[in-house]
Amino acid sequence: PSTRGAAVTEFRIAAIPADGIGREVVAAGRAVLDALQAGGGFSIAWEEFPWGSDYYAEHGVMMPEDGLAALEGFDAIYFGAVGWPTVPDHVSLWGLRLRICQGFDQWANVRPVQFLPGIESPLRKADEAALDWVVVRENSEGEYAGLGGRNLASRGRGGEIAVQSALFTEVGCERIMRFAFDLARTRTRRKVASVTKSNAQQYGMVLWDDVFRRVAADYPDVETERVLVDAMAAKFVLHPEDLSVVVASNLNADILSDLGSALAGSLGLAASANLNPERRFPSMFEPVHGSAPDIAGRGAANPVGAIGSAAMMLEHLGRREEAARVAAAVEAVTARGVRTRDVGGTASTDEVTAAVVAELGV
Ligand code: GGG
Repeated sequence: PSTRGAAVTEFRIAAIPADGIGREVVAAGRAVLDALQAGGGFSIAWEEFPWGSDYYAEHGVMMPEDGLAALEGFDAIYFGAVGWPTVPDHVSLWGLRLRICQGFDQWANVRPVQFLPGIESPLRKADEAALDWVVVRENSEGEYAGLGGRNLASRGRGGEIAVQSALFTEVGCERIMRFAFDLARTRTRRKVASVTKSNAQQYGMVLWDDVFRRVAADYPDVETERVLVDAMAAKFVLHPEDLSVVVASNLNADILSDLGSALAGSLGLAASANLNPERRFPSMFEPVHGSAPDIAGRGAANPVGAIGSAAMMLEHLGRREEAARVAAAVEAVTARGVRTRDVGGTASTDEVTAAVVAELGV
């Protein structure tokens, strides 16, 4: 970023809408940020990259070979969603989203579970307003290490075997846990719950537990608990008021954060940040949801997760006041009942976006 005086005012942001509703919701988030920047105080120079499944159809890859180099100079990446029926899911995911996350060492994936006013939650608790927790997903290794293989020699003869290994390193575990504890210290409830399946997965996840105990000793002011992933899924439903920061491996956190956002009302609400906390590489901001081919192109996508991700990006870029304004505008809009179909409304993606822009009053 370039600076004028102390505050950074000019940002270069790479937009990668990619597939399906990713395109609609990235357009929505950009409209909100463009309205904000028109109000003064900061400016964004956008560059859009047409990568994804259409690009694959033409080039045989989801992004070019030198794609990471092209992104490296940006202050942040604003991403939509990846996945389309014409490309096998593992090819599209590894070819784009994971290539960026892992290539830029975005090892901390922060996924807040936020309960918004005016949006009905299946939890229906009297104290629903107090619910607010965040899933911290280890984003660089674990079950997403990409280690394994299939026995090609036996393919098609009914006896094929496949191996998929999870990789846990002490360095990888420790950094995500310290991140979770530091985050807990910024919250009203200073608590970290660590999630594993270390009774069954007796190597990597026992290492995870050992590191958790050691790191926890450095944070005596933070409450801790260790919970098996199956029990944590039940706890999300039965005792969500007991949650604050939940730290889990790549796969477990992915599943739990989907559950959390469904409990908050819809997957379409969930925002996220893939952070390279050292800031050696750009971080990437995206809604948690996928490309939703079933509703793509109909103007039915919920833009709230993408707009929330734009707010997280502003915060990361040091524009805290503007980030808070975006979050407040979204809350005002949902409270007024301007909602897409997934959360019981009738509004289109554009109508929700326009309402958020109007609420910003710029
Ligand atoms: N915006 C998130 C996204 O595109 N997700 C697609 C997906 O399949 N994600 C699975 C994963 O990253 O674990």
